[in-house]
Amino acid sequence: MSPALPNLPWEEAPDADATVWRSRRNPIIPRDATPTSNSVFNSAVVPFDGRFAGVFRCDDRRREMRLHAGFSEDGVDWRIDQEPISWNVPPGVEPPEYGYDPRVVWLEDRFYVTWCNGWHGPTIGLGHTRDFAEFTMVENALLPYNRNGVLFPRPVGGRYLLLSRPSDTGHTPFGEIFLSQSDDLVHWGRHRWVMRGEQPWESTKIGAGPVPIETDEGWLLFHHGVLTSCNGFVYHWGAALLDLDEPWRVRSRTPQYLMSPQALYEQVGDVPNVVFPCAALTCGPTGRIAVYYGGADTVTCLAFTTVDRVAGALRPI
Ligand code: BMA
Repeated sequence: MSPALPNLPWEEAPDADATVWRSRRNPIIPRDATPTSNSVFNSAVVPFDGRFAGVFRCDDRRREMRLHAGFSEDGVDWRIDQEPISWNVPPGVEPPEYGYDPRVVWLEDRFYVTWCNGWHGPTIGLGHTRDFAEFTMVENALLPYNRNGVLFPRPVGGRYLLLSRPSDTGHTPFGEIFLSQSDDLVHWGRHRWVMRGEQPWESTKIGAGPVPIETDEGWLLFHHGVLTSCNGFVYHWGAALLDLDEPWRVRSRTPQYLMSPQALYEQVGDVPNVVFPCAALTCGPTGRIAVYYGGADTVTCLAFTTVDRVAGALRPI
């Protein structure tokens, strides 16, 4: 069970049947949240020092994809650093050409960041911070081309685990979730296949979303699922429950999406029809979950659910 988080952002469900519901304050971060940002979306937040901190995808007005740190008292109103993160890069590692779609996790003694890193094409960059001021890159965890790298919040079976989705250099009309294991967060192997899209809403590709949430029943993984319509990709999100000890074994999934792009700020923006979750805050004792997701590749949004309500939507596979 995750720890208590009394200041978790929260709004009550609109009705007893709702599985996931949007914040009435959406979008919580506008596209121009920094003086140079074109858009702020697909971003990752964590509890930090009694408040909240995060790593934000801010595409600038040259349309360069950059990661910025940000801070919040309540998880809803955010102050995002004007300057992008400047990584300390170890000797021999080429500095990031660009960065996007970050995830952040507290793992043992510090926060780790994984992101889609520009290194001869997209791959999974891995780095860490303790204070969201100084950021140190470790290595590129995997070879290009790969996206949606997501670390587990603790070692499982004595090894660190990383989900990812092998891809291509473009907009990737395919994609399944794999898991890699490591003894040191540098060398990754013992790769396992996790899952592919099964339902129409996830038929083109799927990718891991927020850091998996540990529950008594298994690891709760929210993931995006994409279908190809006559007008292009449509991004939804759903969930799966992964085995606690062997998380490449999928126990159950949501046959129906949990969210599809239905609000205007999800349907209209730089890329229409995208809901893309990258972070989830939880309060263990209450089972409440706050999911942070990008809307239409333009703004950052917040939605709510509970472990029980998601469990009610999962079906064994
Ligand atoms: C993916 C990534 C995401 C984006 C999505 C929809 O390939 O670039 O950042 O949200 O496409 O455009």
